[in-house]
Amino acid sequence: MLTGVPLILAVLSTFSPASAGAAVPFAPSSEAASNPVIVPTPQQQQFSGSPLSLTAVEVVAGSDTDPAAKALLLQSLQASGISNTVGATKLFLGPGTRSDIANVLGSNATPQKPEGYALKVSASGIAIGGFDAAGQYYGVQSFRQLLTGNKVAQASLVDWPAMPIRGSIEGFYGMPWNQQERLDQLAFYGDLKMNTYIYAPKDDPYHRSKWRDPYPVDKLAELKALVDESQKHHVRFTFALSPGESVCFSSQADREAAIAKMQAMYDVGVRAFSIPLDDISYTKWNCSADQTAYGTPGSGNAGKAQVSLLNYLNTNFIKTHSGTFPLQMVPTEYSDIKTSPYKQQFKANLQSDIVIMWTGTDVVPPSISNADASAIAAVWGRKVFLWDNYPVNDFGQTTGRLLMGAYDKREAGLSASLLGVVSNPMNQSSASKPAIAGVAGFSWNDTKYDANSTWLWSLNYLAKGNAELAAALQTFADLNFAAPTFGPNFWLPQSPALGKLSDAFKAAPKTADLSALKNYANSMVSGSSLIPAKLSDKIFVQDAAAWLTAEKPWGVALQKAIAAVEAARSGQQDAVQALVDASNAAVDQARAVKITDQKNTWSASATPAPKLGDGVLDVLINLLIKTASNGGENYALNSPEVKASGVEPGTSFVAKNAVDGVATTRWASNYADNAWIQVKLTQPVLLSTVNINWETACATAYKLQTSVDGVSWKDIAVDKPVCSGVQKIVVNSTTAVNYLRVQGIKRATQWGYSIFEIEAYGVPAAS
Ligand code: LTM
Repeated sequence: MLTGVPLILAVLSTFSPASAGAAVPFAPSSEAASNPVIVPTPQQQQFSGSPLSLTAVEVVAGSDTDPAAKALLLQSLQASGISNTVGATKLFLGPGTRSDIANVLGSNATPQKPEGYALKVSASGIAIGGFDAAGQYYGVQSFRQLLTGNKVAQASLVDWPAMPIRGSIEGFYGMPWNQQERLDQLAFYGDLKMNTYIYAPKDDPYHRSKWRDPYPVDKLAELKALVDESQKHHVRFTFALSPGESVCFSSQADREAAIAKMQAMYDVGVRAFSIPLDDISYTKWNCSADQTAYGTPGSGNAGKAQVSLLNYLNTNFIKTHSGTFPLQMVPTEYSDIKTSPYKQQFKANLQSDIVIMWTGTDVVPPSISNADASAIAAVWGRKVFLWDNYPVNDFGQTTGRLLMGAYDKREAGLSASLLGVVSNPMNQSSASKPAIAGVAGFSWNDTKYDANSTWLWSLNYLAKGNAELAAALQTFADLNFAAPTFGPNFWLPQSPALGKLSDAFKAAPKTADLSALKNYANSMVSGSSLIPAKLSDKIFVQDAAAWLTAEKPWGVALQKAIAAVEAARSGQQDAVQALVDASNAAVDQARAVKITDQKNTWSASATPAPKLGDGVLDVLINLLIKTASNGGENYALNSPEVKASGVEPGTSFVAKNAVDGVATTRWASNYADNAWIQVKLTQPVLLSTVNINWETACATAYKLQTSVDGVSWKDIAVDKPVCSGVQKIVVNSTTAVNYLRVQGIKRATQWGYSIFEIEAYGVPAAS
């Protein structure tokens, strides 16, 4: 039964973290469009008219209808309160070539592309036509996204994937996912039209260290259950065998051992295989026979040996087994675009249908461009398949982090030179969903992919459409946005929404409107309870437990620091100290939280603290507290001109670190007793106090100097120099000061002087 009813469908806001600052953080836009958001973005989509209210349909399927697509459709209809009743409005599902389906689709015919589909919902008919079985299934997935309760948006979609391989590779070190987590992921991949899950957990011994040994019966049964579940979601379970640590490439026995292992997997239904040879050494052989067969170990001969094994497995297993997909492999040189003797061997001799993976211009690249991908395709002599090391958190720089930022900085157009993308996720499976959703969106339609709206969609997906939960998740994910590289830098910034609010405060500490910051802090406090209590994805709740526990005291610390500024602004100086103390106590409480189920085996600590908004939240709380305590603005912060006698040789501890507002960065001087640092204030000030935060390399004697012109100086003696802590120096100048200088007299150590931060407080003076 089908009737046209007017309805504004709830849709995702296009609100971006960068535009935070509204009264309610992440509030949906008031100009919400009326069309549902389909993720991944379809290649072609048109909406028309009002949604249809359905109480019943008659699903018209046939023997040519994909069983998984039909099962999903029936289940979705039932969940939406729509019955499958003979005689009701027909909903056709099957191949796009079927005449009843083609009739309804009309001019928006099913595309002649693998995994493609066309879908039409209109008052005159509903049909889903697939180019193939996967296409039908993906058509049903899009139909589900048109549904809100029993209302379905009228739409016409013609859609296909830009890249043939899309999904994830469980390829990280540390605690592998468990069975429940993997089953949950497979359903998620189906929802996002991803067709690949590569099973390659580094810490499964039967995958890597004990690759020759057969799986114990119970483990094999678990893998079979995953293979069976994959088929229900049109996901290709890809079994990866990683023999490189111990294989003798030329050994017939080892080749047969690899085939036996692949055969056992084939027997439980696996049809896709990968041979990762990453993170092994090629400066040694594992057997002397390889020296004889391939010569001295090294780049070129390693290439020869690997190619020989891969070609053998391709010829003697993949090509002799029906229904298999092209063999995939991960080279030992996977993270650059330079040619080499190793890669030349592959280019010249690897069978052309073997798929090579690549991680970009680095193991964790800050971006991936079309030029990079074209260059690597030329080097290997074929299009490559991207193993994207995001949001994986198994390396040292990710210690204490969940990586929940938007999948970004992959250039539109990469589908022209990549075969596909798989995400290497975190040990925490559900917390990886926002990033994986981004990979799904990008690999399906890279040219129309929007990182931010897909990120928001993914959080709403996790929240199952509950707006309050989605908002709490957005705050939480903003606090966990940073993505480290293997070096010191982030390739995704930490907490962009909070950063924006913090910048607004820094720009006008005395007058900035604090309401958006308060909302953010409140959202932290309420979200830390709401998410565990209400989120149905309990795997996420478990994944994020330590971070959620820490979110509350961090939120309280922010609330109290804001309140302290408000108290200072309204002249309630008595209340300030109590609020500052409460904020500091909450920070201590937050910092005491530990991750007790640490899964990152490369972390230096067994129980690291969960990092939340680090470098943004902590800095902001400090700034709020200082502003409140000093009754005003720090006029040295981000000084326009900082000079020093020198910098510690061989370091980058430059002078401006002492005025960057970050308590962990520092200036370290040249090794001289008379070393100095000079700071121009952001405006002329009647100085009341100066705070100097010293590191252990301090002074046993020094003086503070002030100046109007930076040429002639007035000395302020410092009686008892402080080490490892903040020295508060009362200045109470009666005339305007433009410059400050810390002039060393005698060093406490053989090093130079080391200062974390210099702060200047007072009231503005006329220049
Ligand atoms: O990236 C590849 C090809 N191999 C390993 C991964 O197993 C690991 O998860 C990532 C991130 O640490 N780095 C690697 O080198």
